[in-house]
Amino acid sequence: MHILLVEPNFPYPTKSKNKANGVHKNFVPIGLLKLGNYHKSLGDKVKLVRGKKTKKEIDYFKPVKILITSLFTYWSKYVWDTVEYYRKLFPKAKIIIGGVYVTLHHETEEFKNLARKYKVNYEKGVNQNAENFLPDYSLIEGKIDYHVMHGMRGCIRRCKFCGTWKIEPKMTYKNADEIIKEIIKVGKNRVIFYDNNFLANPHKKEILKEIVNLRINGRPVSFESQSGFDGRLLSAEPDLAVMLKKARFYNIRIAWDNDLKDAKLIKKQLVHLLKAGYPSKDIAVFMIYNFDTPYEAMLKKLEYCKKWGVQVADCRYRPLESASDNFQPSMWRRGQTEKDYYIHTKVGWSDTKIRDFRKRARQHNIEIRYDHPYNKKMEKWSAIHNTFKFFKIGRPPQINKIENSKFLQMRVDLLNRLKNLYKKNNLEPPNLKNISIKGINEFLNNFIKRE
Ligand code: B12
Ligand code: SF4
Repeated sequence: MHILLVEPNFPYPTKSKNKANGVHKNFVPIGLLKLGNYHKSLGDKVKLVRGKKTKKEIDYFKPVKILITSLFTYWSKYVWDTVEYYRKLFPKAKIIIGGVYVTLHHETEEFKNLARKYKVNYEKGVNQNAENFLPDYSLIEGKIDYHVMHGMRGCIRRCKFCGTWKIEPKMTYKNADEIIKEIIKVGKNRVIFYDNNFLANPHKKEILKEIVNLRINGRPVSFESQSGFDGRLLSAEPDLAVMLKKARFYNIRIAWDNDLKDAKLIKKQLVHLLKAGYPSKDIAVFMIYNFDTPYEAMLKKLEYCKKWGVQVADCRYRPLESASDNFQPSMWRRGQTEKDYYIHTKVGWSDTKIRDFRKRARQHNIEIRYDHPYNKKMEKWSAIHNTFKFFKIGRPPQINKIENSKFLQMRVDLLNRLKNLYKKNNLEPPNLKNISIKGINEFLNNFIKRE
């Protein structure tokens, strides 16, 4: 059977301005990659695409089944656009949708109506067949140098704003042996856990001990937990912090979702991490805002984080029921209203306060990263640094040097234009690392000529 796997053209963030410790990255349609592997094992022919592709673009592949994934509920429009498109392109194919949005919204009237309209089937939650398979990274164009995996599913907590325990109602855990076998089989030196609560795994200590000495291709493996760590569990067993450090977990994040009363607890959790050897500036604290803690108290939370020297991963609350979110960061002058996106007015949040908090969190992170009071030039340099990182060409010269050189300004401008073009078209960025200055100039000039 021919099966087409489709990831809608989700608007993955193009700016990294708002990120702390690289939170907004590492997007791979992991569910589809596992489903693809499962179907291949059944002898099916499988193809993965992103967004709406013409018949020619998919080499006249004739799918009998089309599997479309979904992610954040407020990105539902991208799912239905994709469904509509493929329904027209392949009127006879069986279309199935699944993933986070589908699981959280399948009972709403809007969902049911659209599913009827486009004649699609849906499947909620985790797909047990796919779970027995590893993601097939060969389905993706370009190199994915990390492995996304789950060490556990579900969560022991029931936070009011969170959907994980609805998406993964059953708690399941992998033990050290299963985890080691999986990593060795995939053979990558970077592993990202998508676990909701890594430390809630009863096998955690055994896992952390075992992965310390793990070598892939003769090199150690580094780890990250995308959703951070449960600080309360860390405080209950402080030796875990040392174990995480030894096991090469980086981009460490804990959450401070409740109000100011928890400041002491959070500090204690941070101290465990500092004692384990994590520099404070490399630690980030997730903070939900536009939620039950009012703006004024959120500012105080920021002040605490400044005192502690840690970054903030600011998370704007969007209700799980939201099927859309049109918040535009660029609309700070004109502002937006509750018609555009969810504003938690109940405790006094407003568009102005939301934008102000975001801005302060961003400036806070720049200060922490560069260990210097914030000024506009640092932000400018930080943005240029991100562009340089995009092309893998290291650190840019100092901002004063750039500002005094027409040549450097022109180069930054060209690189920015090129970066936007690559991002807009979802193209894999070119690696300019080993190209000489002359080579980079040629590359940029050719690009401009083509433009
Ligand atoms: C990893 C993660 C992230 C990562 C990356 C996500 C990614 N995929 O690239 C990052 C860090 C970027 C992230 C960011 C945010 N996240 Co997040 N994230 C998650 C997490 C932990 C996993 C999501 C995921 O990718 N799962 C991988 C899935 C798709 O793979 P899988 O589970 O193996 O797939 C199985 C099934 O889903 C199914 N399946 C999947 N597709 C299909 C298709 C078909 C046809 C079928 C049959 C089956 C099927 O089968 C698969 C195999 O078993 C979830 C929580 C959760 N447990 O789901 C929250 C979650 C999705 N995030 C959430 C939120 C709120 C956010 C933020 C908004 C936080 C914030 N305020 O800043 C940001 C949003 C950033 C943005 N750009 O808008 C919410 C979403 C709420 C909502 N309204 O949708 C969740 C649910 C957590 C929560 N707190 O409730 N997130
Ligand atoms: S601890 Fe995290 S994953 Fe678990 S319910 Fe709370 S917010 Fe969700």
